[in-house]
Amino acid sequence: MRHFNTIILASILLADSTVFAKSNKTSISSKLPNIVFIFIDDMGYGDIGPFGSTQNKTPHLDQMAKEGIVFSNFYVSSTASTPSRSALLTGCYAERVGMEGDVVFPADKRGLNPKEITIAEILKSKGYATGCFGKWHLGDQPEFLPLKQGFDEYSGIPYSNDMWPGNTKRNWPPLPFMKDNKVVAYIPDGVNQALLCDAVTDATVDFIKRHRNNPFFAYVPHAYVHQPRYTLHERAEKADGNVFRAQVEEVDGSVGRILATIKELGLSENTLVFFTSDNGGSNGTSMGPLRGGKGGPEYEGHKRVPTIAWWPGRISANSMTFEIGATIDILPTLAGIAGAGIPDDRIIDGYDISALLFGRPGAKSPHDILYYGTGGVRQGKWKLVRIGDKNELYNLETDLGEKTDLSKQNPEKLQELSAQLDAHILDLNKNHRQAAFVENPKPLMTKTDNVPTLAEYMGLSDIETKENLIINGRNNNK
Ligand SMILES: [Ca+2]
Repeated sequence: MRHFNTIILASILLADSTVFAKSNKTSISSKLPNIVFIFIDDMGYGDIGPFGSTQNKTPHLDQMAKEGIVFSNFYVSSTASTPSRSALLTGCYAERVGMEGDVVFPADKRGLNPKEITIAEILKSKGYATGCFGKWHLGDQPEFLPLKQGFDEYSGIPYSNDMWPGNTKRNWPPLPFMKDNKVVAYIPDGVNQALLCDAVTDATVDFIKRHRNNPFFAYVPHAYVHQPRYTLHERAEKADGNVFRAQVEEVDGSVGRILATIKELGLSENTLVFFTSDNGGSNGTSMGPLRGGKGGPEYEGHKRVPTIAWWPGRISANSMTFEIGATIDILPTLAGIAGAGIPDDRIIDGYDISALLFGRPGAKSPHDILYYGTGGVRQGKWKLVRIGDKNELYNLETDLGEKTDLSKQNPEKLQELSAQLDAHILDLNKNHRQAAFVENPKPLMTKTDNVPTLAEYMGLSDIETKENLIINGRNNNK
């Protein structure tokens, strides 16, 4: 087990830009573009208008898609928050960086190793202001919080919103809301849960306004639409009493506020905004035409997520790509856009997909092969799903819903993909970096005395009235 002092020292040394490859020669505008990356929790492939939802009203996302590009084949690398976030921020499969498997819990010993180089660290090396707003979930110990992973500032909850005393399955500590490294408020009830989307959006908009004159990177991992789900009564009413729908519509409103802020500040033509989800949808969500969802076998609904990118003037309006992209590509792509290069002292699994993003004619996905954790692999139209010792084979071109297993009809392709997956697993075992661990983890919060609720912190202290305005509940649509 590593001692955390060693980890901290190593992270300082590795923050030195010497470990980055030489900047690539792509011409970039004289002013580096701002970047906003919005990462929704547990939203399914079919939950928003541009991906076919007719239930949820998402006018801002519809508009974003009209002004930008839709990625119809965009994947996360893991099914749960912690591994998925690890993959996004490091450009590596979660198994590569020791963050596969279970999520981290309050006062967990494990966290994303500070020796990993995150997107925030790369962009910071180019002078970006970096902020994280929302659910972190890469370790809640002081050694692992966002300010130790390249972010200048942070507001949000350190792990999932279901790890709280309202969930009686375990004896959870109070759920804190943090500003930078400090607990500034807590979330005692559904009233306060229902303010999480607003709190994250407020912090993001404030950050964008403060950094309008220098390049900024806002990473916005919303706590919504993860269960438990709560919303304000008026918002539930607008959504016909469907709490899940109301939450999706709040997320849409959040995107609207962020884009409106960028437009009002005159930053549209110098700001790249991404919207996607951290894994397949959980209960009550829609995967549209895809099979599966969060957890379970590696069917498409598990890891293919609704993704839109927006950058007026650089990304063609109303465009779409069917080429494969993935969250592991975000680090190399943003590094390229910022002229930063990527770390050259370690394996990075993702690729620069700016050719797809900017719609270069004939652009093809660099993913000849894409792995779904250690349980699936895709090559072009062919998809292998491994369940225990059994392999299934699907043709996604003719069978997007993965209904007809073609393993018996096409044993050669099955064998080929199975061998590829075996080789990938061997490589992950051989070329594997470690998560970091601390010796004596402690909860961030044990008592709530003298700590304001999130509502009080936000200046919405009329809690009793607010409580009456709440519909408390898991989605009632299932
Ligand atoms: Ca999630």
